[in-house]
Amino acid sequence: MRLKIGIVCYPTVGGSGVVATELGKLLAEKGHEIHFISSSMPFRLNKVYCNIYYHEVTVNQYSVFQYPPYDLALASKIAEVTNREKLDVLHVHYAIPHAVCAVLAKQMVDHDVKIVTTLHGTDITVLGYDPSLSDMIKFGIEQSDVVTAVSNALVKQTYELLDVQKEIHTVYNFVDERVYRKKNVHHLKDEYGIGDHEKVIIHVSNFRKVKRVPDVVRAFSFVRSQIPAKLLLVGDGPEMTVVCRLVKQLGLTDDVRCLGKQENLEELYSISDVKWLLSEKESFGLVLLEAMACGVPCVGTNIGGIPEVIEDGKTGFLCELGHIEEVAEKTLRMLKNDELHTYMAEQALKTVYDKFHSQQIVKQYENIYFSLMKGV
Ligand code: GMT
Repeated sequence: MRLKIGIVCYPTVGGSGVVATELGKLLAEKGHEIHFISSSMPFRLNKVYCNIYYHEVTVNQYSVFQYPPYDLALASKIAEVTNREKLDVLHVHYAIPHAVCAVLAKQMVDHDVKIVTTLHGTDITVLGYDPSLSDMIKFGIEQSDVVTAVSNALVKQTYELLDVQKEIHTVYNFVDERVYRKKNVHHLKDEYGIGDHEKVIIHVSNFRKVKRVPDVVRAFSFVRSQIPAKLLLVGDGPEMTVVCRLVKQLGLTDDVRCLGKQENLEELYSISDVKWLLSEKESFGLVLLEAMACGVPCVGTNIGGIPEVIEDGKTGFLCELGHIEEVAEKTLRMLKNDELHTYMAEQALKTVYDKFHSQQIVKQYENIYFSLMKGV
């Protein structure tokens, strides 16, 4: 059965937008018709897909409005596209505002469209604590036909925080293994001024406070005092200034490369020996999976969904939040022992294929859509 699926997501570089667009592409490859509805183009297609469409949400600025009514414009666009294209399913990523806008749009269309909402984290772990929004998030979840979350931890947290009366299914994130794989780009080490004898640690994020990037820099300082190493900081965001200042303060300027936002991350992972994600909140940690798919073991904090991605002692190590010395000590254990590093790199790759394979995850979403079509 070929379905017409509307995908609503934030077009930003964040993990939720990446997962939503990769899902759309893989569903299109399976023959479904995909309609992205977003405020700007959420992806770069590497080829022409005759069955992928993009519908842009535009908000007009009228002087009578103090704030441009983006959510209403989105709901209106969802309704327009759903009606015209006769969409079967709306798959919205994030409860706020997307699920709520889809619920509103559903009431404006003349056929029965099903709503699948995927929770990615920030909508629950941050907004869920805001009393002015929590009832609205709960409403969006409960009015959806099916709700998924990207980890068991996020399912648990949603129940605890919002007391929702709705079954929430875990569907893990995935990466496109055809893109995320080890590449032969050894020359990049040279180009970044990294010696062959030096180990490379990589951190990728949007440098928000929750990512605890200063912890990354401090832990690197320990590692650097023990072995020759370089730290690649990839991404940009509000904490960047603080982080750059700390790098200078700790005398690490020669050994830290601040690369800013980058495309083709698989090339940077391919020259890295270990990946760090030391966040205080993380519902999944898509960047971990990206690294693992390139054969890079990870060290992460024992919070949220991270323990569902990193298997402690097998595909990397888990550390307690803020325990910088533990991060350094466990990383050194891996970097000083080639046999252990090779074992963890192999296990990381195996985990991506066994537990998070894109085809397996896309099938899970497809089965959800098909189950909703029964009886329509
Ligand atoms: O982590 C962010 O700041 C971005 C955020 C997003 O909306 O893309 O990421 C969330 O969704 C990702 C995809 O499901 C997850 O991998 C991230 O763990 C999650 N971030 C948080 O929970 C903080």
